[in-house]
Amino acid sequence: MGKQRVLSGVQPTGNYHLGNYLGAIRNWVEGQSEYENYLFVADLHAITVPHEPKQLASDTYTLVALYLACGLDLNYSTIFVQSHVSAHSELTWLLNCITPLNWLQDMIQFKEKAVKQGENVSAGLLDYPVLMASDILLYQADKVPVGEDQKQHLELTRDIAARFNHLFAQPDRPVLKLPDPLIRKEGARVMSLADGKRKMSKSDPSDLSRINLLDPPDQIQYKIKRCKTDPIRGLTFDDPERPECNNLLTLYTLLSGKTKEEVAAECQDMGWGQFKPLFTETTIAALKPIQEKYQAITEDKSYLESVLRDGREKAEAIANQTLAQVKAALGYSTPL
Ligand code: AQP
Repeated sequence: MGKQRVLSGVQPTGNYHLGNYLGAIRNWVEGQSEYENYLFVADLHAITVPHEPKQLASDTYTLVALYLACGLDLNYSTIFVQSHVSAHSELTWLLNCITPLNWLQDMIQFKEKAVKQGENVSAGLLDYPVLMASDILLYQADKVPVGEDQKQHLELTRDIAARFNHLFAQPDRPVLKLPDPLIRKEGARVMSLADGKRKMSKSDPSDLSRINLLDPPDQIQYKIKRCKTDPIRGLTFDDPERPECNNLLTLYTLLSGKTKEEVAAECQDMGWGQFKPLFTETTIAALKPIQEKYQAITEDKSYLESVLRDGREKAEAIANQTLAQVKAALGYSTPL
């Protein structure tokens, strides 16, 4: 039996941070040899909220270079840009027409993001989960790494696939594969440096709330110096009254490669004045190899272009096949 296929992506909305790395990209890298990986830059998703056209292409290239700098290996992973494979948009339209509107209106993430945007909320934001379903179903993915916030969307993907198969496929010959979630051992949820109860996020207006993967050492030092802490001496994990403390210790654990027990013992008698320089040094050291590799990769634009050309070809070979099967099942004629 061949390897199982995994699909995942990050939106090219700039400010790639430790949450994107520890919660997503590093996990892909660690598990990559076990699976056949299709990893994309989700640039169609990026315009479901207001975006800056001048930034979109350069943010896309930055993200591809970061994927490679973080350790994605082209022997195991196909890297491509979502908008380069037109089947994503086309399947979205076809699946839109079999997805009940109320399924989309029930999505928690839509409700949360729509509230923030008021009257400017786009139909694209409502439709985001159908695009996500298309991303996954086009590649007949076996597994999709999902965090808590995306679980509901993966459920919806399964519902859409099951509905399509039920309506348009032979009972013994489903057209679309139902994907399963890929649950990692310890889902790292990285919280904001400014508020330990909010997740670290690209769209937070304050750059001091996150450590970006490409922040230079002096900026990392400044951000950690300024980050929110508490007045208590002795640092502990898992105290609900001390979310910032738990977050910073978790980050230190993940970046140092030490175990939680080791860090708990090391930091139990520390004050912030002692911990912060240690955490700063560890963060800078962990990001240094990524930043160096990133510099080398971006110096050779033709290399990045060739990665994306190959990626697109490999992705299209699978995506177009699924799209053709879907269209045939729906009764479309083939172009002459
Ligand atoms: N704080 C986080 N902790 C752990 N994982 C995180 N991810 C994002 N933030 C954290 C994971 O990164 C991947 C890419 O996410 P995305 O680009 O699709 O958008 P997102 O989840 O909405 O990420 P952001 O940074 O919070 O972006 P904005 O601010 O634009 O909404 C996903 O696997 C995600 O779980």
